[in-house]
Amino acid sequence: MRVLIADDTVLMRTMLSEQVASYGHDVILARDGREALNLAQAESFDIAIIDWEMPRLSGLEVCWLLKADPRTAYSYLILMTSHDEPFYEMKALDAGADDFIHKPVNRAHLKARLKAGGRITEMHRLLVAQAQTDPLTGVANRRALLDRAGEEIRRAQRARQPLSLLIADIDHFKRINDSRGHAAGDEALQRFVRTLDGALRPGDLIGRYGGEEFVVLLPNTALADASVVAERLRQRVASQEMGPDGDSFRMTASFGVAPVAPDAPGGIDDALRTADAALYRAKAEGRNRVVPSP
Ligand code: GH3
Ligand code: MG
Ligand code: MG
Ligand code: MG
Repeated sequence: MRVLIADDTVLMRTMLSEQVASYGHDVILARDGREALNLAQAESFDIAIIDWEMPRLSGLEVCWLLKADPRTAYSYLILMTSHDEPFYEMKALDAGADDFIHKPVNRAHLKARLKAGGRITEMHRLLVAQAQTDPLTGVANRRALLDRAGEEIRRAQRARQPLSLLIADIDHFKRINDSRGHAAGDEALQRFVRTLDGALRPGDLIGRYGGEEFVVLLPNTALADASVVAERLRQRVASQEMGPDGDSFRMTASFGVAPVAPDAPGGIDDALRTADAALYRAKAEGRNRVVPSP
């Protein structure tokens, strides 16, 4: 795990970081509350161990602020103090701390609390991953795709780079289900995705947009280059055996390609509509082809 440790004394920082690192975790250190907040918002971490009494911002305030920020609302926070009346524990939990540990820190206690926090963090990570992934093909689901598209648009704007997308729709996919059964259809979908994935660059993002429709986001790619990518994907798909072993068959797909305007009022939706219209033309003109938006 990545563990953020915030304390204003060198001694505590050294002691805690040595212990935490000895369990194989990565440590991020902050010297006061403000630094803890900045680091927590800038870097990803799994668990934070936060001292209560610190200059600039108290640990309690750091807890409040992190829990109020959607980006860090579910991070696991352990607040630490030498006060040992129940009142403080209550205040800590009320501020959004997930756990509480007394100073001086007992090594066995800290170890147990890191383990407990690790279980929650791991479960949260799994749930987030599941909520973003299409279970059949393992690519981003529609929601994750649209979220990522928003990020890519902002990135393209900042870097003044082009961004394009394509929609790939398998041709006559219903026939595959009808003639070979739904399980063979599922397997063909998985092979289709592997074929696309194998032909893309690491920064490109595939998402399942609908049943047998996939969207690929192509960062730093203008429309003409995106059409070249789509044509490469089309050829790969058409030349690939898609069926399970012993029952092989070919299938084709049609592609609509569109640029994503960084300042489009409708965000990604405008580009999806444009690509969908191009895809419709690809289908109407005979399928197994790439049509860029005009
Ligand atoms: P077209 O060339 O016009 O795109 O024809 P098509 O048959 O591919 O398109 P249509 O929209 O008529 O049918 C899509 C089919 O995809 C119907 C649906 O049952 C199937 N499908 C959608 N999701 C899944 C899935 O997860 N698994 C399987 N096996 N089939 C699916
Ligand atoms: Mg302190
Ligand atoms: Mg189809
Ligand atoms: Mg379709």
